[in-house]
Amino acid sequence: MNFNVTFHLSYKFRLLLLFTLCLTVVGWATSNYFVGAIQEIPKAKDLVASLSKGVILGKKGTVTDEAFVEKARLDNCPSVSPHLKGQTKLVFKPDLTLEEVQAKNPKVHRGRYHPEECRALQRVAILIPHRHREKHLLYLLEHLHPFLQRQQLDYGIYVIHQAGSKKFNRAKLLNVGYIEALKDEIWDCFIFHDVDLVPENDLNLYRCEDQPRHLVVGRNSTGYRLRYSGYFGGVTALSREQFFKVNGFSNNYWGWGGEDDDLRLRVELHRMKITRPLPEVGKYTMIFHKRDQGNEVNIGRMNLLHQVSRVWRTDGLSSCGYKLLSVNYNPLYVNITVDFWSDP
Ligand code: UD2
Ligand code: MN
Repeated sequence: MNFNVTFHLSYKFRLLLLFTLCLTVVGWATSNYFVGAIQEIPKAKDLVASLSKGVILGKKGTVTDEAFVEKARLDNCPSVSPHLKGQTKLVFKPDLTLEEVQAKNPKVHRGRYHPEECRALQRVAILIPHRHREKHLLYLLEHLHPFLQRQQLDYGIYVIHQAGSKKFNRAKLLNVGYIEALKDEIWDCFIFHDVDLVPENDLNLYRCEDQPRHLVVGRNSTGYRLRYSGYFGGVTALSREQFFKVNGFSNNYWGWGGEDDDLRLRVELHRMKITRPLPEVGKYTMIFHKRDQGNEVNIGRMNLLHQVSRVWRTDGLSSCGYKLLSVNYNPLYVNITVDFWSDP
């Protein structure tokens, strides 16, 4: 009997000991993981903070924000907007001004718009990397605003401008756009958009699906044909989760080329499959340009492409350091200016 009680007690005691031990190990492991992660990737910390800020704003909105309550009261927009026109002929007026484009878009404020007649199915952020392409930006804004409004989207346009004249980094600018735009809103979908590509057909829907999408099947300068299979440049659509999962773009492509293939490899490594619209729908006009100064071909791009599977975890959103110079809320777009060349 005595022996039994002792055994019973010691059995319970041992169980308790084991349980405490497990708790200690789990606690130690997770605290180490988070401390390590935050020290290594300060921008990821910012990102998480901004996401939670967005969540809090969203919660607040349900009680206090009239626009939010108004939107919530509306029915969902239909899956195909009744305002779509299909293929249209694009005209680029040489003397177009920003004031004219503003006057034509009175319902766009601080780069944002949402339909009044229904609740948009997705909140979509358009991210445009930019330097010294003011005319292209003007034409894109002129066409994109009415195009997105016809699609009944709740959208915002962000132009991410690289300061200075040193090597251009398209991919890193787009990472910055993702991180900064999430401080405004929990966007569902991100469209990564060259400044010089104007969509010709509004059946090409700027929204995200369960797989990443490549929206440029062809453009005028390539006879509207896909450049090569696996081509993922120009305009792409990834949901907030899809882009986060692949750790965004690499930050290491300075100058022209490779960064779009790198993103494709990241997507494929995560067993996602790129989808495209039909060729007659995924048509774009690329406004003619020469290679820019500061965006010379990156001769190291093939080497970088060989390393993707090894480095994607540590090179991307989680390691995107930059100095934020300004964020300006213009009527037709949010302008984010960053410096990559001085310490963040
Ligand atoms: C192709 C891809 C593009 C990208 C690039 C290689 C298409 C249609 N586009 O574009 O997505 O993969 O190759 O890096 O295939 N930019 C500026 N200022 C500069 C330089 C670049 O604003 O000084 C921006 C701008 O948004 C431009 C984009 O970067 O559209 C891509 O640069 P590009 O137009 O010179 O390269 P392109 O047309 O060969
Ligand atoms: Mn171009």
